[in-house]
Amino acid sequence: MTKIVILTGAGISAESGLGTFRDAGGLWENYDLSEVATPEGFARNPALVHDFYNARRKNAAEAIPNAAHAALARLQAARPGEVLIVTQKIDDLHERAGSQAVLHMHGSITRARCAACGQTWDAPSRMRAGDQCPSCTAPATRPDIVWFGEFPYHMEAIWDALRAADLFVAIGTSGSVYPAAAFVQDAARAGAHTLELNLEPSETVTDFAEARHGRASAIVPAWVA
Ligand code: BV8
Repeated sequence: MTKIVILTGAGISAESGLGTFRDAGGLWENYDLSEVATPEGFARNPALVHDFYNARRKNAAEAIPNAAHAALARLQAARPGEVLIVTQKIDDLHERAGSQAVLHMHGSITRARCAACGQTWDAPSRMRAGDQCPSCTAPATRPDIVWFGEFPYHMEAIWDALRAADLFVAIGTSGSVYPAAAFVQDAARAGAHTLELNLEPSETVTDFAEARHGRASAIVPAWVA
């Protein structure tokens, strides 16, 4: 029975060398979100979108989980079945640190999806516009990523877990993307204690009962200990 729901964002992988979105020098400073993270952008220029995610897939594969990922894996091991990680991240650093119960609400960089038949499979290191779906052979493959305007994965399971949680912790997220940014309110309404662990106050810091600020690799192990 889930007792603790942990939401992670780009900040948890920052110290593994993977860029965040809205910090100085972040991804959205160098790319127009509407061109690389929307279905309309993909329809207009699939090659640009594949280049964007091919580069991030390479970076994610070369990245190493940091002390924050390891601390959360230790917490899950110490409390089997009680700790659910809901991540906005598309890298697999939580899994590579040993976490099992991880829901990727915005999809996974390691997976590909067919826009025609919906089949998903392990993505090759480089995807190209026009690649054929291994199942229906349509030239309609895309990264298995939830873009803006698309419905996030696992929403029913996430809302169920938030309703049952005693504790909701948000780690390394600016609280600027919905519906993830509203999870703190969903959890508080259900009576959970809420805690923000972030480098700096997020856009939703006032929704939390408690907040600790600092680098994830320091504050997450300290909180888990
Ligand atoms: C949807 C793709 C319908 C993967 C991403 C109200 C309700 C519902 C929807 C909306 C709404 N208002 C607007 C919307 C629409 C939209 C939205 O939220 N727009 C925003 C811009 C306003 N949402 C959607 O379209 C979503 N779908 O709404 O469906 C629906 C409606 C109701 C209920 C259910 C469904 C789909 C959103 C998904 C979009 N896909 N990415 C990828 O390319 O990676 S979003 C993208 O932003 C990433 O997933 C990223 O993780 C996410 C959030 O960003 P953060 O993770 O927070 O990263 P950011 O850089 O912003 O912040 C980093 C933080 O880390 C900072 O605070 C920093 O201080 C901290 N930090 C940095 N270093 C460290 C650190 N912390 C600790 N230690 C460090 N070292």
